[in-house]
Amino acid sequence: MKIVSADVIVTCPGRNYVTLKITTEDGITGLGDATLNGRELSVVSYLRDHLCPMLIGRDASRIGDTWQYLYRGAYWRRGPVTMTAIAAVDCALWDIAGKAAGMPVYKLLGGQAREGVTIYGHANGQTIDELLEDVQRFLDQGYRAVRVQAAVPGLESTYGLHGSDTGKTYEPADAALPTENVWDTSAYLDFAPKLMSAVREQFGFGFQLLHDVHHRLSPLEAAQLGRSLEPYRMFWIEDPTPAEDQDSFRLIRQHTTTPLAVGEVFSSIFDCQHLITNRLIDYIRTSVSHTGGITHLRRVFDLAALYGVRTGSHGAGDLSPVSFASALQLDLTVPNFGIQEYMGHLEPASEVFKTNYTFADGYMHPGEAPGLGVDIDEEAAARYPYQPRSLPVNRLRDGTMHDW
Ligand code: CS2
Ligand code: MG
Repeated sequence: MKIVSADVIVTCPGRNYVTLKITTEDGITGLGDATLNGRELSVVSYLRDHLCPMLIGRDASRIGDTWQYLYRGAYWRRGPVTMTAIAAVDCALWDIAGKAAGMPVYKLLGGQAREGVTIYGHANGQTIDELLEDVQRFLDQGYRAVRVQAAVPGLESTYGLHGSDTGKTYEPADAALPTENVWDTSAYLDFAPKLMSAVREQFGFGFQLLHDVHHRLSPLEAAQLGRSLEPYRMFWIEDPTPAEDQDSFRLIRQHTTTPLAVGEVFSSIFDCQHLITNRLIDYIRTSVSHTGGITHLRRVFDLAALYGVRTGSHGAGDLSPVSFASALQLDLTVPNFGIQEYMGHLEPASEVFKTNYTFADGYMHPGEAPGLGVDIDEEAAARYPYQPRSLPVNRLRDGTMHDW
């Protein structure tokens, strides 16, 4: 099963996606997502200029060895660009392995450990009333878990509401230069418990409630938030504080029983190791396409299982359907599965990516198609050329740069 070509497809059906397509001598193709939101072309170059030429002639079935070859072979270790590129190769090789065996990838990973993958959707609103309507929309569809974000009164824009970061709307005006937002921690800390209280008051406790803090608080502020949300029994608060200083999570933990989820900006098991082995988090949220692919994420999940940490993979709309399908294949098999994020994709993405995953009753299933179960229509992809885009940045009221 020699690899004869490795091509990179860049397309923007609503938002930018980078896809690696590997082809073997017998004509089997495999896909891997190589999208790194706002920094897409760096991974395109890493693949086209460095990894693709190394893949030609290699045996596509040697997935683990290829991973080690690319990881150790670079000499330079880890980092989001490297690990996203390696992830794309890895997922594409799993796709090929599945197709060669005539099986969905989850069967090669040991088979399904549950009937379906519990997913959470993103409800949001400019006001609490608008948010409540959105939550209702998810509950009506059968969702068992909903993430809620609403505009913080007094702030002009709040994370998770509109713009290209939500995946829900398409704003052609988004340019290469980042939008600048203003952040006010005390307005947020005041508002968050009111928001959760309104949600529980209206809908009760019959579904899981999640919230993303998006790295904006100090550890002590995060502890205050966690404590103030305890009456609303959150499934988790996500990224309450930036995770470079990992020991700071100990402080949050000492003050609150609200569960913590972290990891969407991590790129390797080494970024997760301290938080997991010290039991400083409850859910590990690394994504399959930014953390070295199925091969590496499986190791992260196994490490997490030893310490009672469950999985909660990142599934934002800036990860392509290929990434989402890869996540579902793995989610279905791991013993310590927690939940899977599902933001969905903008409408034009369905012209480019043909998927097999299904949703029923709050659960998703990757389907029975051999491999990952996603195809790409390259003609459709060509109709949506790359558009330079950036993630927003945040400043405090006095202009100081803050975490977005
Ligand atoms: C987010 C993402 O889904 C999430 O939890 O934090 O929307 C994140 O902002 C984007 O993936 C960044 O590219
Ligand atoms: Mg997040």
